[in-house]
Amino acid sequence: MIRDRETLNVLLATVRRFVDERLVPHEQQVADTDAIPQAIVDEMRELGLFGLALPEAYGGLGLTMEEEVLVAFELARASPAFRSTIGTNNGIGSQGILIDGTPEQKQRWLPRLASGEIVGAFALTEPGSGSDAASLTTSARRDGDHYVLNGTKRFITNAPEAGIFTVMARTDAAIAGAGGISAFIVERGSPGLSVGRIDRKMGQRGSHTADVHFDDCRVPAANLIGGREGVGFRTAMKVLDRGRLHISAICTGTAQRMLDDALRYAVDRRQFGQPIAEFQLVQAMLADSRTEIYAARSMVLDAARRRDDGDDITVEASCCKLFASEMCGRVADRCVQIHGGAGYVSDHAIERFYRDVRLFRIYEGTSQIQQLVIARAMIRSAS
Ligand code: COS
Repeated sequence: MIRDRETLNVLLATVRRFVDERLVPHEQQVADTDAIPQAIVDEMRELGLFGLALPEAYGGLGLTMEEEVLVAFELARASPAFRSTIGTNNGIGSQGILIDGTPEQKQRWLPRLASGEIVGAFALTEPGSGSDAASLTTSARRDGDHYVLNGTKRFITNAPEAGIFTVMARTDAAIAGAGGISAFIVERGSPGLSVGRIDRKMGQRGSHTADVHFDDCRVPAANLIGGREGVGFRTAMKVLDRGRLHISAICTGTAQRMLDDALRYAVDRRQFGQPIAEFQLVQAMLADSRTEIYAARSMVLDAARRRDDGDDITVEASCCKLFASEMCGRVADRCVQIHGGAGYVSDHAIERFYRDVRLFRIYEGTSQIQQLVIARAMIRSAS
C-alpha cells in the first residue's frame, strides 16, 4: 500500500541520490577497512533510515511494507554492508518488540532503535541449532524478578555494535520444541553477556557477525517480550516472515545493480571488433537476468501488498526469499561471466558482489528451509 505517492517519490529520489553519491563511492573503502565510515552512519541516521519500518508514533517513518520494499530495491544497489547497518533496526532487531512486545517495551526501546541511537540484533541461531531453530538450548531460568540466561548464540548480525538483543531462550526445559521457547530483550552491558570476535566471512565486509555468550546473564523479568513465556518461537517466526520479504527486496535490488554494471561493461568492452553486448550469447545472459529480476520484483511487490492488506504471507515470503535469493546468485554468476577475466579480479565491483550475495541463499532461512515451509503449507492445505 502506498499512502502518498508524492512523499514516497521524494523519499525514493533521496535514497537513490544517497546511494549514488555517498554509498557507491565508499564501497571499496568499506571492503578494505571492514567498517562503514562514521559520517555515513550519521547521514543514515539523519535520513531516518534506521526507522524506515517503525511506526511514526515511535519516531520512525512508518513505511508500509510496499513502501519499504521499494526503498530496499534502491538501497540494495550499493554493497549489502550498508543495508545491513540499518537492516536489523528495521527488521529482525526490532520487529519482535513491535509485533509482540508490551506497550512499555515498545515505548522504551523502539524510539531509540528508530533514531539509530542504539542498534538492535536478533539472537536465534546457536552452534548446535541453525535451520532446526526450535531445538535451541540457550536456557532462561526464572530467579525472582529476573531470568538467568546461559548459552551461546552464533553468527549474530551486528552483535559487535548492538545495544540490545532479541534473544530466544528455553524457559521450559521439559518442552523440547518450540513451545518451551521465550523471547527476551537483553541489553548490552548486562552482567554475564559477552560478544566474541568478529567472524571472518566470505564477503559482506563492513557488516559484522559474532558469537554472543550468556554466562549466568541476569535479565529483568520485565524484558520478557510480551510478558508471556512459551511464545518466543512464534515471535521469531513472525519476525522472519517479514524479514524474508525484506531480504527478497534486497536480493532484487542487488541483482539490478550487478546487471547495470555488467550491461555497462558489455557495451564498453570490445572484442572481435565490436562491443561484446552485440554478441547473442552475451545478450542471452543480459536478457535472462533482466527477466528474472522483473519476476522477483513483481513477486516481492505482490507479497508486500498482501501483507499490507493484513494477509498471512508466510508462504509468499518464503516463495520470494527462495526465488529472489537463488535468482540473485544466478545473476551474479552471469555478470562475472560477462566481465570475463575482469570479473575475477577485485578491480571490478562484481568480484565483491559475487561473494557478498552468496549469503542471501543462507541467512534468514536457507533456500531448503524456504522449500520446506512452502511444501509443508501446501500439504497441510491438501489434507
Ligand atoms: N508465524 C507464526 N507462527 C509460526 C510460524 C510463522 N511463520 N511458523 C511456525 N509457527 C509456529 C507454529 O504454528 C507452531 O506453533 P504451535 O505449536 O502452537 O502450532 C510453532 O511455531 C512451531 O512450528 P513448526 O512445528 O513448524 O516448527 P519446526 O520446528 O518444524 O520448524 C522451521 C519450523 C523449520 C520453519 C523453522 O525452524 C525455521 O524457520 N528455521 C530456519 C531458521 C532461520 O531462518 N534461521 C535464520 C537465522 S535467524 S536471522
